[in-house]
Amino acid sequence: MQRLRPFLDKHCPNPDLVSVIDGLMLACKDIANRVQLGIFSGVLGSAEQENIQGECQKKLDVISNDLIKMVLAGMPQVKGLASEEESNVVACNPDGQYLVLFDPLDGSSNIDVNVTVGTIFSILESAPEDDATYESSFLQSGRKQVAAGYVLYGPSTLLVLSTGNGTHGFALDPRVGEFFLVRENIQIPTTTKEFAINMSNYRFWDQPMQRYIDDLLQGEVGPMGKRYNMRWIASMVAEIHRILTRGGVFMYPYDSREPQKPGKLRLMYEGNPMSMLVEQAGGKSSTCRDTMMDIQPHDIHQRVSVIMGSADEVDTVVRYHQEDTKPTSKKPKAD
Ligand code: P6P
Repeated sequence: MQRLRPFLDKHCPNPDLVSVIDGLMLACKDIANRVQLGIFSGVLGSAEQENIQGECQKKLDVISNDLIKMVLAGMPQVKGLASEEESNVVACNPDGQYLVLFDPLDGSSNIDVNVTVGTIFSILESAPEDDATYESSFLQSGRKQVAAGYVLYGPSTLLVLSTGNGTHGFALDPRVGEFFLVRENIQIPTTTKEFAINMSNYRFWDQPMQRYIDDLLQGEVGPMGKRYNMRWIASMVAEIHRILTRGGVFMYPYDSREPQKPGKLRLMYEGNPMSMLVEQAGGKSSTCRDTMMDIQPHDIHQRVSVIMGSADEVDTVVRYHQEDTKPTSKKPKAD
């Protein structure tokens, strides 16, 4: 089995980018150890504080964020970083050429109930004249990502990564502390019978989303002509890993609980990195109306409606919204 570093040396265009990914994995291995230790590492429970998102932080959220920040800030290749847990962008090394954006522990509300969580990361290039103390340097579309990935802290610790030449899977062998290639050039099946959405939000969705789900739930006797199964783990990183493994569609669409927000999930460190992995694996990713990675961001913590996974199913969801000629009063104002 091939180790991560030689695989990257062969597939990744720039040795400095390889070093950044290698450094990130150092932090993620430490996080994996702490997650595995659980109660014995003293990191479970609430940190008794809120982040910029207004979310209650878990101790492991804060610890994971600080670990990744410490490793990246020490790397000459890293010009700056942005985190779901940080209010503002953090300038690192002015001579660096990469910007790293991350959700240090996606799904962390699941930590205390022992459900899979993960670190999601996105890597952008920074022009020499760009100053990483300014958020504007980070506001690049998903198409500009030079790498994206996640590390899944589950029964196994897995890395799924793309540097623009396909999406590839690695498993951590804890006996030697190395990631080994286990799935090269992952391909998502274009069709599916499995969907993931938080059904409790049904009454808050736009009508096209309600109509799509209504039709889907009719199964083989309805317009879809097949019976679907449903999954909801409340951990995007675990849902997307399932979809990369066997197909499916993940949806967190706009809902009117907070009408001013276009969605719950964040574009820069959830939507875009996961979209790169999914598109590189032959899937699709949309906001229901726009292709995710074509969005020109205007805010580092910008939220977005998310539909991604098996290409044909994403096309179907988008079609339901395109057929929606009636302007709904619930359209979100730009946030
Ligand atoms: P809900 C986790 O908090 C997260 O950001 C995603 O990982 C997950 O898919 C979603 O929110 C779950 O949201 O509203 O079902 O708790």
